[in-house]
Amino acid sequence: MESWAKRDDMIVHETEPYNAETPGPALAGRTLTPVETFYARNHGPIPDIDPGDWRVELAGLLDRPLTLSLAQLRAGFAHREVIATVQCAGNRRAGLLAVRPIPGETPWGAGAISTARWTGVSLADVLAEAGPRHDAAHVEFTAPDVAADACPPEPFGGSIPLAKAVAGEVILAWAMNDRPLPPLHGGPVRVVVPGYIGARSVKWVTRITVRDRPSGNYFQAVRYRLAPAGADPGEGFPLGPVAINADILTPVDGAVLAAGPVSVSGYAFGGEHRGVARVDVSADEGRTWRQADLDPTPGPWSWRLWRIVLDLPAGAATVTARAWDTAACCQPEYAASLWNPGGYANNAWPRVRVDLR
Ligand SMILES: Nc1nc2c(c(=O)[nH]1)N[C@H]1C(S)=C(S)[C@@H](COP(=O)(O)O)O[C@H]1N2
Ligand SMILES: [Mo]
Repeated sequence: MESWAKRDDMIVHETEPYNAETPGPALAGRTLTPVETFYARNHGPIPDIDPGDWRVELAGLLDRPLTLSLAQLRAGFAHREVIATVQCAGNRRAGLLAVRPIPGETPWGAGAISTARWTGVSLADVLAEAGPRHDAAHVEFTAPDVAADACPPEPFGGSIPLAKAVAGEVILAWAMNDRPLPPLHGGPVRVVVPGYIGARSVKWVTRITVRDRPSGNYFQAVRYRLAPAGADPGEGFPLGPVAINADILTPVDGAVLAAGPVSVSGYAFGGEHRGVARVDVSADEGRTWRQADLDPTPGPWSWRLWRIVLDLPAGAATVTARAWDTAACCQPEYAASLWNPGGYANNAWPRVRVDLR
């Protein structure tokens, strides 16, 4: 069984294809997630592409369609680095599953999220070379991995609006934390769409198609959509930008601790164009709150880690948290109000139960 050089305490939900999340304590305290700790989400088998053979084709509504090798990508465009958090739309789905079943979807806890420094070129620069036509409105990414869970099986893909694609922060990345991008995470080259759900950061991208409408790929047109309860997931709207979210990484749910000062830590992620403004923590189900200390931000596309020491008396306690973004949006209190048939976008207050002795 392939372990993909990950830590041996990864929570592996599936081995074929490899789907694993990072345990909370392993994510805690480090703004950049080491590669061996970074969660992995795959819909199909991991392709084995020789960097020398890799090509990306730019096609569709373009004045100058082009095909680029990795060497041409490296030599032809300014190199860009962005520290970006990647969060699966299904991160924290377990909280929605506790409300009502969601058949066939991975029961992710708090760890389908990680942050890395990505190096590559800006998609904006590559698109400028290709010249999008006046009727261009969306940019589709396609990969060679055929997802068996697509219906019918189909290579993975998705799209983002042209305005996002040319905004500068979207990267065609060949390195992750200053190391060549490993095959598991999309090497030789993947797209990184900061602030959008992980599914739009297409790995092993081999085709970029400029279109007048969103991608018809199964993972854009049917999955990764937010549908009302009772509807088919495909009836929802396509997910893109992510909303303010936070979770508690330490202590873990069910921990038995010494009464007295207890250190609580976690992440908060503001998503598209919105920073994390504040994180509050409560030990009395939200009747009273204390403000957590936020780590400095390494840039606009990164999560912010936070920590606080609470003084907790002996007995059972529930610790909860809520993050605010710069538009004063705050996380909703209960997952029940967010339940949706695909189990996406759970950003309800996280809660951990601890037992103080
Ligand atoms: N080609 C391809 N790209 C993909 C996927 C995939 O299955 N195939 N999974 C997507 C999803 S759903 C997520 S959340 C992220 C996960 O990126 P990671 O495995 O590097 O953590 O990759 C996205 N890109
Ligand atoms: Mo995802």
